[in-house]
Amino acid sequence: MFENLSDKLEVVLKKLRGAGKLTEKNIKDSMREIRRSLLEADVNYKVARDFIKAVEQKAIGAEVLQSIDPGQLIVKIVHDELVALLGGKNEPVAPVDKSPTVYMVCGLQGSGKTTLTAKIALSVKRKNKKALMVAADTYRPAAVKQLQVLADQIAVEHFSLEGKKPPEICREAVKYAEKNFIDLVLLDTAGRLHIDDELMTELEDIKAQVDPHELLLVTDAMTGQDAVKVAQEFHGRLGITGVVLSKLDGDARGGAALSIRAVTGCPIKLASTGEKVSDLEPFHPDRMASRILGMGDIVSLVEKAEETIDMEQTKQMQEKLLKAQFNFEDFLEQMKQLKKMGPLDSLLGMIPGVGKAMKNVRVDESAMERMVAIIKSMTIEERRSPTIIDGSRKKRIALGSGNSVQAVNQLLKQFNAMQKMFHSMNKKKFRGLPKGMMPGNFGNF
Ligand SMILES: Nc1nc2c(ncn2[C@@H]2O[C@H](COP(=O)(O)OP(=O)(O)O)[C@@H](O)[C@H]2O)c(=O)[nH]1
Ligand SMILES: [Mg+2]
Repeated sequence: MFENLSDKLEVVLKKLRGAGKLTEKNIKDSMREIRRSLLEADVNYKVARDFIKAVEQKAIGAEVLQSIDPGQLIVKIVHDELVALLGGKNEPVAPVDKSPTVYMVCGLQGSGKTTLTAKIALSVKRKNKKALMVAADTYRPAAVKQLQVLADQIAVEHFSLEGKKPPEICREAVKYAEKNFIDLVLLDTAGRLHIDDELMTELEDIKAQVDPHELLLVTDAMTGQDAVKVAQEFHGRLGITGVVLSKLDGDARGGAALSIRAVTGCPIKLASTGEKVSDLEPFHPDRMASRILGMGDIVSLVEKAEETIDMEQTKQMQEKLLKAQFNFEDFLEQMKQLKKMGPLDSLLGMIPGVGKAMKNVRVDESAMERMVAIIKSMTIEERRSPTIIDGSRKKRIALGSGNSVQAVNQLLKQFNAMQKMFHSMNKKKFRGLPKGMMPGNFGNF
């Protein structure tokens, strides 16, 4: 997502930086190019026009200030306007503090409603609260089953009533939740391929019956301007309280994400970034803007790490690293923690600078699996003191893990280099890795 737009903006802004001095002409030229990039990214034309106007005005005003680094200043202006376009600051979903709190989830078929319901349920469960997933999509039998499977997978309670209409199911679900000390009721409503009156009437009915604290509309970012239209219509009929952008992990051009807030006036509250139940993030306009401008998103990365990684263990690991006592057993543990955070390439994209550099590189997860296999074929003694691994041990490890001796050698060499690196860092009195960050750079694995 946003890769094309990021690339194009980077070229324009670089040119401007090279120019040294901002003039009305080079500002105007750049604005024309930025406008074109936005339109190519499928941003709504009115949104693009207003955006450019705002940036241009600020840039021309800035010219008077004779700023020392005009290019940087423009980057800052574009960044700030992007943040404003995306809604300014993060707007959280309604707090789960009623007994029960109710979120109603709606959207077109296939937009990601059921998946989102499970994602929210899981995040609530992680905060030690009880969620209830309600199957209010009764038109497709498979839909109820899908919700039940997802709920079972994350061990969250689900609710369905055969032969009843969705508004009644929802009302009954809330009653059930009241009696059973459920903290959050998630109503997974039906979708259609297109907006139709019957569906809207049903959703209005559900809304009237349960009066939800949050009415979330899930929009598929991959569908471009259609997503914006859908949002306008849902908002017009139902008065949604928040938008969830789903499939932000896809390679759509990003225009929908950039236009939806401006066109509907509805805050984007959550971002759904993958098929896995853990792929959900609060939507932060400033972080998204930084990502679009290729500035990375270190804050989200750190938060993700803090959420999934055992902090105590990470601290111990850092200490070991600094004392260069890190061994293959620790390494295995790190791999396990990393895996919990999700696919590596999506994580790498959040690191400033890395996103760009890694753009065409897919992280070779199978290479990681291979490393883990090699380490697992080592004895505990070998893992703790890799220096004892001689020729015959290498052969045994290679055979045991189904790899070549060369692969074993490579791993040992890289491990060695890493230890040396940390050893020298330690000598330079290097103290403290960024909070929550993964220690180590495992060469080109
Ligand atoms: N890549 C990706 N796929 C998603 C995401 N959210 C949902 N999906 C997939 O989109 C499809 C439709 O999702 P589903 O939740 O069943 O949509 P619903 O019809 O609105 O309930 C499923 O195959 C999901 O796995 C997302 O954020 N990223
Ligand atoms: Mg569904």
